[in-house]
Amino acid sequence: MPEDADHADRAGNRRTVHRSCSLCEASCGLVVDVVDNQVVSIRGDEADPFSRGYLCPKGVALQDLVADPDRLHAPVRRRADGTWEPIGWDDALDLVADELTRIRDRDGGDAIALYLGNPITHGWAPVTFIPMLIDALGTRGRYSAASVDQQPQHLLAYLLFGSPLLLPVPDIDRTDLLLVVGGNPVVSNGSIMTAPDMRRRLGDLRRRGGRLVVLDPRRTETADVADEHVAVRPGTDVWLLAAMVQVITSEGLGHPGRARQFVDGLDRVPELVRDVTPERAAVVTGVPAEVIRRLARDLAAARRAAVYGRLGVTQSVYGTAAYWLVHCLNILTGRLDEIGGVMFATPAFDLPVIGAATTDLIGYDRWRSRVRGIPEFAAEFPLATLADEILTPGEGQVRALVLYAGNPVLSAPDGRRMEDALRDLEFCVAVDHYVTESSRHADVILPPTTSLERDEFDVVFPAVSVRNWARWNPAAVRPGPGELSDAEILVALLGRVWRRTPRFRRTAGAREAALRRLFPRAFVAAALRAGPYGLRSRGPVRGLSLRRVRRAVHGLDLGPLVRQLPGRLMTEGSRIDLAHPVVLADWPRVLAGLAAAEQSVPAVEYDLLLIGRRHLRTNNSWMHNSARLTKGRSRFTMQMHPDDAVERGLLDGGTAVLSSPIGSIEVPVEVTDRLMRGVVSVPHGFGHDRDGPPTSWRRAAALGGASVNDVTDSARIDPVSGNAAVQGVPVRVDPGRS
Ligand SMILES: Nc1nc2c(c(=O)[nH]1)N[C@H]1C(S)=C(S)[C@@H](COP(=O)(O)OP(=O)(O)OC[C@H]3O[C@@H](n4cnc5c(=O)[nH]c(N)nc54)[C@H](O)[C@@H]3O)O[C@H]1N2
Ligand SMILES: Nc1nc2c(c(=O)[nH]1)N[C@H]1C(S)=C(S)[C@@H](COP(=O)(O)OP(=O)(O)OC[C@H]3O[C@@H](n4cnc5c(=O)[nH]c(N)nc54)[C@H](O)[C@@H]3O)O[C@H]1N2
Ligand code: SF4
Ligand SMILES: [Mo]
Repeated sequence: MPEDADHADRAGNRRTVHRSCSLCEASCGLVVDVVDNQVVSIRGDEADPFSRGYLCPKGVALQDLVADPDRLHAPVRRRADGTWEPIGWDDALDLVADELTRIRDRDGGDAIALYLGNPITHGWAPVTFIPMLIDALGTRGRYSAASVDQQPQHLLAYLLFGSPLLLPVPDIDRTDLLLVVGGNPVVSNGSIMTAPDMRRRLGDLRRRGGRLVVLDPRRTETADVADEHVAVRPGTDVWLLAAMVQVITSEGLGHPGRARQFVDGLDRVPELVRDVTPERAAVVTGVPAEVIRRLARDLAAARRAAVYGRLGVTQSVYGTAAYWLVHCLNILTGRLDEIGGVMFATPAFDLPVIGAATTDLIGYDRWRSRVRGIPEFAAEFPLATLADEILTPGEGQVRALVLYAGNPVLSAPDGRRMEDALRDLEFCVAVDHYVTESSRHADVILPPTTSLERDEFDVVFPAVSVRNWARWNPAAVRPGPGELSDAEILVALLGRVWRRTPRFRRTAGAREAALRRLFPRAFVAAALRAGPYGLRSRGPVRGLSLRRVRRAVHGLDLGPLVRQLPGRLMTEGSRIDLAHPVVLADWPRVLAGLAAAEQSVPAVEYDLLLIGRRHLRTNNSWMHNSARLTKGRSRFTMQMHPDDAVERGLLDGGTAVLSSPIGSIEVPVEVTDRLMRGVVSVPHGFGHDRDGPPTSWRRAAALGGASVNDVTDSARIDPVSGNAAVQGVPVRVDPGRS
């Protein structure tokens, strides 16, 4: 799409562009200085009403991405000997469309799978066009990073509120008590809680007399700025949270308030948790019973409070049950849809409504996966079973893959098997900036321009923000000649697939032309007019137009979150069924799991529990080629408690072998009392020099390290949502050979 210079202050070859950072959910406002079409500096935008000048080291590193000599600028095709040859865009796109439709016409649509990686949420184009591609290919083989991340949250949003995208976020700027369960927002910058400058916001919470409590097996950077850190054994949150609910219900501390008018099933909760006493939970969680009681009572008593759970809760085998308990705590104590509690954003581009109207995202367990019989959710299967679907012969076997902005060899559990699966494919196309550990197995790589080179409209994160905002992001630099954006690649591919699909053949040309004409501007403009600040608005902001959004070069502030229930609910009758049958059906497993955990003697072989870790200078698997982000001490270490290290004869700085039944990796040891005993922490997304054909990111490959997903197990999932349980993995650690 054409470069947009509307926001640029032009002075000769210099210009300054204001836009948001696309690397994480915080969406910080950037000031990008460009000279002769080169980014010369990136600063935080003090005038951005939301981020107020904050940015993290990754925002600055966006310039390393644009200028990276290791990035692909034109399509490449893999030769028989594994080396790459250039191929023109038209030939590459024709080849991809030919192969995908050939395999579909031979084996059926389900022979094609798509894996959609995390960065797709940072672009309007993949979010909009990929569902059309899936429809044109006629496949149910949709997989995404959501199922190694937050699927329990989407599933519960769908079951309780009626749309996978109706995700409540903590109103952190107005709360008095924030309970963070399994999240480290000071480092991750907040997730399913868009709120730039987390450290300042959490500081403000405490300065106004509020409290921050962190439940985490590791004393995290967020715990460092909290009033209290409670160490909880990995994978046991479900019983901890159930015991808190038990305290609230058995002591009569509940006060759902207004929620009584639209929540059904409140009376079913006490019997479910009746036997999960704080004493029983204490044995398995490692959190003393009196602490569990106090946390529950404080939560119930606080004037304003919010419980927030993230990866530590969702990446577990009880992800859905545990996250449901997060909702229970918020609902029972009257926090849902209340100021300072957990609230729904009111995005100008109304993603939950538009998503429901334009895709088949709505639904659960309408069909199951072929090999493991896992329920679909939102027309997706879990990434944890993609390798099974590729490697298991039979009707419906996946033979072709569209690898879109994802690196599953490093991000999916059991990455080695994932890699075997990629090798086994008949055809694979990757849309990525680099030859990665995953895309190196593709037949064709189509490289898009980077975010700074494209116009962008934020469609996803305003829907999960702690304040309402809208933003148009003009491209900061012009792409090189002939380079295509994600939008242009997808439209060109869609047109070709349509022309090779009987049901679309006649209209393919018109459809493609319409996409080119309407997206993004006309579409976004229409969505804004139809949205909550548009023509029907009764609030202070009315008739919001794209023009007005574009004029607000620092981002348009649309005010604090507002109450919206029950009107915002998309369930039948606009009611919440808290005792949802899907949750109830899983409940016996939760209780049986508790009984089993109480009985279990410590496992002798795999006697430690593995958790992950993020760092301010990492971005999943893919910003490791930036010099700015990788200088200094390596962030790839295994953190371990001093007593556990002594027991195994391990020294700080030494090497150890971390193993599970799936595999083993070498890890540098970092001895620290931040970890609770019996727990080790290793970040994911490293190990860029693994065996196999070379990748294009040379700096990343020189970093060393290993991929922790070579020891995680794809069989460990939350069976309800299908989410991978990559936290709390049983492992053992032995001294290294050197
Ligand atoms: N053990 C363990 N595993 C985990 C996690 C964990 O905590 N522990 N976390 C999980 C989570 S939360 C996530 S989200 C996943 C992430 O997993 P993935 O989404 O599979 O991987 P990323 O590392 O985000 O890789 C993104 C890829 O997209 C490319 N890319 C970047 N920007 C663009 C763009 O604009 N367009 C296109 N076409 N490509 C682009 C990058 O070059 C990179 O190759 O990993 C999961 N895996
Ligand atoms: N700097 C940086 N920021 C990022 C990313 C990145 O790679 N680097 N990735 C982005 C992505 S894709 C996502 S999804 C978000 C994730 O955002 P967060 O969820 O905030 O990310 P994590 O830092 O992985 O935090 C998870 C926390 O859960 C803890 N934990 C592990 N197991 C358990 C458990 O069983 N119980 C409890 N209570 N806690 C547990 C871990 O110790 C860790 O502190 O971050 C995003 N932001
Ligand atoms: S916190 Fe960092 S990576 Fe995230 S949006 Fe802000 S500058 Fe970008
Ligand atoms: Mo994620």
